[in-house]
Amino acid sequence: MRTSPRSARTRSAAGAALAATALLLGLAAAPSAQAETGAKQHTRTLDDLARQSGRYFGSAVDNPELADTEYADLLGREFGSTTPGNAMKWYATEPQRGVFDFTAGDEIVDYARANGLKLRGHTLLWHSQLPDWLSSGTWTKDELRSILKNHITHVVKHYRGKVFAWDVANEIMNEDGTYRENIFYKTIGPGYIADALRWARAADPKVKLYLNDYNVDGLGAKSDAYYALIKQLKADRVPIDGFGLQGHLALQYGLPGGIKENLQRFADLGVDVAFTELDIRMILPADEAKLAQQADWYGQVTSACLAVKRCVGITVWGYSDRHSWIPAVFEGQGAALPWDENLQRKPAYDAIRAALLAAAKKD
Ligand code: 9MR
Repeated sequence: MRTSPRSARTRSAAGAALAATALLLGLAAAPSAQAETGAKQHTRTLDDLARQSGRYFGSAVDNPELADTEYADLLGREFGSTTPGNAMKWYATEPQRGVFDFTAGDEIVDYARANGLKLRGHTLLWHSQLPDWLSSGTWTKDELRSILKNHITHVVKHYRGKVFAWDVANEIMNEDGTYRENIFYKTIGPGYIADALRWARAADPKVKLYLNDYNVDGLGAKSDAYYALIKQLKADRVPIDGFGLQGHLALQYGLPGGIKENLQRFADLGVDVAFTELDIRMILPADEAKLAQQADWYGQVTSACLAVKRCVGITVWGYSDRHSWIPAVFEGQGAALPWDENLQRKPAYDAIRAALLAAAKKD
């Protein structure tokens, strides 16, 4: 049976109390395995610290990773939220037209429940990882609207009360701020975005509805386009609750400028903001200087979120270099996460913790 984070926390609090008693009695506390390896044991997790300011600290998880119990257990202890890496995407949830399969998604729901984690739903609509029947079909506007409505309605209803937020539409803009010409745009026109949001709201009146993308972390043409879109959606009274900044950063491209200002301008439109898929990759091999720069960036991104009231949380896209999408996609790059392949904390972990502590005030 998996230990719930609550009981793990209670146990570590009890352990700390015992250690304090031992000290009072002048007894030497037995060194823990962590102490022997020199790593400092913290009683409060990243999520504990984030919760001090009403936020969450999360990590994505993909179904095959659940079999890595060491990895899954640490995720369950350290984090307060999770996002399925793939399990709730269209190819997984509606592999044949009108035939829904929630097996993989439900597995993540069960894991989240067993570990006391909140769950972000990802994603109802994307140009990638669509089932073949959908992407290779030819559809009229009415047919595709009805397919999209049926998909959103079924998936959102199934996960009602189980996810607190949905990435309703993922990666719908190009770098220059024009609409991405995905199948929905080409067949339905830009109105598919408002449609999707309205159908999601109808299926679950309480879940937070997000738009989500990469390369929108700082100020620029792409984030400007989302700013204009969300402003318009608000003016049209289309339900929109949040903007997700994926945060897939790379040391070699520099830290995007104006992250805090960008978060704040969306917050000022009346939506929540969150980092939803944060990772900071580098050209391998990693060395001390790169890891220090990475740590600095993780700290800066965390602080930027903490400086904006409506920045509700941060999710890393996996927390350890043991399981990461990057090496398979960007050859020769990686080491993007705050824990290494052996699940040891990297300087990035310390920087995130320091930023959270500065906001939470005390440990
Ligand atoms: O982490 C996901 C990986 O396992 C998949 O192979 C990949 C397919 O494109 O998608 C990854 O997650 C993506 C996310 O859904 C949307 N933003 C970019 C993420 C990294 O590619």
